[in-house]
Amino acid sequence: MQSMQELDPLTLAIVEGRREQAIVETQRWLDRGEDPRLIIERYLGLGMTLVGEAFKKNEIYVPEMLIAARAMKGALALLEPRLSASSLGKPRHLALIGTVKGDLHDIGKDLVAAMWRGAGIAVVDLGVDVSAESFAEATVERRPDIVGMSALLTTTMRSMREAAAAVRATGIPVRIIVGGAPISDEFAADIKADGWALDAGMAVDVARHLLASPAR
Ligand code: B1M
Repeated sequence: MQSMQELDPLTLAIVEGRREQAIVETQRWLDRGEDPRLIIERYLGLGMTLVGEAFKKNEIYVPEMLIAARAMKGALALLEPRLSASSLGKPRHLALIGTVKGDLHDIGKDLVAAMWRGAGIAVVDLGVDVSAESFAEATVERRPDIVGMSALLTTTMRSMREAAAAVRATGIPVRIIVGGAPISDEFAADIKADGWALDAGMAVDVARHLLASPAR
């Protein structure tokens, strides 16, 4: 793992799974006037990325990882209301977001949802293990501008393909944005998504870019 001395205390608190400390350090950044979006992008995102890498290398195991996720979510809960307050007026756009069927990973999805809210987009979170039918039904019911799909497993990329097809089959013009570790630009194009993002920051740029022109 990256040298611990170099990490911001907030990132370190997340990596070490210290929830109370993560909340204190988040408050400290807010008191210093830091933009909540930057706090998420720089410190929360980095913390969970480092945890993910350590897990991959078998340096930590599932319990440590879940404790880190809890610390990250504690910090995010403090930031979310401020994100909505910092965007201008009432949101003009609506996004649905969910992790696809068979997939229970929600940390990346939650970060994307938080960043979209911060960018002034209202977000309805459909949760995890969302079937293609549920994505389609929610699209018909809510008429969103964006449907966001997250997948973290190579085995659930197939669910993403099915979900994208089901949303398109509703005939409702909507921008589909996809992401998650195994998802690439090429895969996104292949399943006829409109956009792909590598991380939560890029998900905001992609959403803004797509919202500037009509949905297909
Ligand atoms: Co799982 N898991 N996991 N896991 N897990 C991975 C994904 C894995 C790569 C670990 C490994 O190295 N082997 C591996 C997948 C291998 C593969 O398919 N290629 C894996 C596996 C195998 C599994 C299980 C099958 C393990 C088992 O039970 N044998 C199991 C599956 C459960 C299921 O889903 N059905 C499982 C379970 C779990 C936990 C429950 C323990 C936990 C999830 C907890 C939770 O989410 N609440 C977990 C975790 C935490 C991970 C790792 C370690 C970290 C994922 C994470 O949260 N990263 C992960 C290894 C890794 O990625 N290094 C791993 C931090 C997060 C900020 O990044 O989610 O990538 P990420 O999101 C980013 C971007 O991807 C992007 O922006 C986010 C923010 O920057 N992004 C989007 C994500 N969604 C987006 C959507 C967008 C745009 C961008 O638009 C809508």
